[in-house]
Amino acid sequence: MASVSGVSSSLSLLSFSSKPSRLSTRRVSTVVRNAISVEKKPFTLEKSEEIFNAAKELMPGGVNSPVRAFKSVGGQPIVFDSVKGSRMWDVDGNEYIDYVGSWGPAIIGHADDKVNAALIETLKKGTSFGAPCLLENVLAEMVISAVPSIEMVRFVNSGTEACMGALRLARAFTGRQKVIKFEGCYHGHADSFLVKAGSGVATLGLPDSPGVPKAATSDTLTSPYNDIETVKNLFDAHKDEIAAIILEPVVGNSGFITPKPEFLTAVREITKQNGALLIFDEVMTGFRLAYGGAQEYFGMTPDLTTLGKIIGGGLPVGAYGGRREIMEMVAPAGPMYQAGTLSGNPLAMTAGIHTLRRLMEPGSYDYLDKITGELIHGILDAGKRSGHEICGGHIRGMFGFFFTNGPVNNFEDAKKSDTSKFAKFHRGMLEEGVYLAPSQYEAGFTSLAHTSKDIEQTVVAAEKVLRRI
Ligand code: HOZ
Repeated sequence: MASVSGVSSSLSLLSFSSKPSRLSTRRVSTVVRNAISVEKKPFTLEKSEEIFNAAKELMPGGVNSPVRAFKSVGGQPIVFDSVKGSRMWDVDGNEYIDYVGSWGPAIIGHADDKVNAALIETLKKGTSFGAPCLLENVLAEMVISAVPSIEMVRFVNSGTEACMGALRLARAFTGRQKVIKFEGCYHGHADSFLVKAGSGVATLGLPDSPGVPKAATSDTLTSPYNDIETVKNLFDAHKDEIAAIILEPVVGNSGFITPKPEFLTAVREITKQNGALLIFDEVMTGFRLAYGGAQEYFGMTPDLTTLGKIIGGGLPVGAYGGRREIMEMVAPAGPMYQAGTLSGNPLAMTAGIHTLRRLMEPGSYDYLDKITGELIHGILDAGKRSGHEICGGHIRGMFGFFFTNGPVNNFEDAKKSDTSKFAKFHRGMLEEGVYLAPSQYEAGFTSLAHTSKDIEQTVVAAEKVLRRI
């Protein structure tokens, strides 16, 4: 019953969200903002509320991925209608400067004209072949020439699938079972990784998930991030049993946490000494910290790398890749099985190719670094001026901050952040037209479409909100 009423009310709501006046409203608002100062329309979320209430009857928690339900920041989740460049518009007509970027993929800005045009051309030829296509070769060559550790790549449909494949491959290649992951790092929702995980698991403060068989996690060992002593102890205690260490080379799923320089060097050495593989989960950092990802940025080459988000340019994609001798174990070249009907589909490949082409243009990463630096320094300075304990940082187009004096080197440190203050800040920023990730435990992302004006406007808004909370 509930679903029937939910569906019909959603259908009736569709008619207003697709009415033609949306475009003209947007055009007018840009012109007006540039030309004269107008009274801001009052911030209301009535339509978001109506749609989200219907959604709760249709989908668990009203969403298809937990963090976006705003549970940890409270208030009404926003239901969006359209995106372009650095901006998003919700169904109530509110406009936001966006620092989520679809959780990372929108690095050249939302709905880029060239990407869209290329997608339309590809679309005319069909959306899925379930068979090889030339576009797969093109994106594979781009990824292989960009990412130092990747000599061969397998495309999948999400970061979760990429990490799942990489772990199976590491186990197949080494003939060992155990894996070390770090507390607060998130490698998707495959059973083996749902141990002390970040992202939505941390955001919702869930214990390790019910439904995951003990057997699936009994070989998952954990250590605090940036803590090489614990890693050494794990290798001592499990000699010749550890297949791999997997880590986010810059953590984005417990907020933004950078590795101590000696930490990455040490994990590289210890894996080599013990015949284990090093897997960099670059689902967030890949093509974001540098064109070659965190491994290029830090000059550190893992054995396997997982990718997602940016390489799909906003369409569902993931990938794992690494040294040829390892990758040749993947079926059908080798015996390790992994497959996918939609893997390498032409639309996703097209969006990825054109997104990477834009990123290759000279100056892209300097620009990301500049605007993201201005943003984070602006927020931190405003926070300090307003008397808050606050710390944070950025690398290129990825940033984060915590309401604590820090330092934040691991998930335990991140948990010292005042999350109720974060929630108030988040709400205040929404009212000022700035969309931040609705969780203290997620990194922020900028794009090539963000302008200095966007940053200025955001910092002014932050100062206003930080003074008030
Ligand atoms: N796990 C994603 C961020 N780390 C959130 C995905 C979403 O809610 O869309």
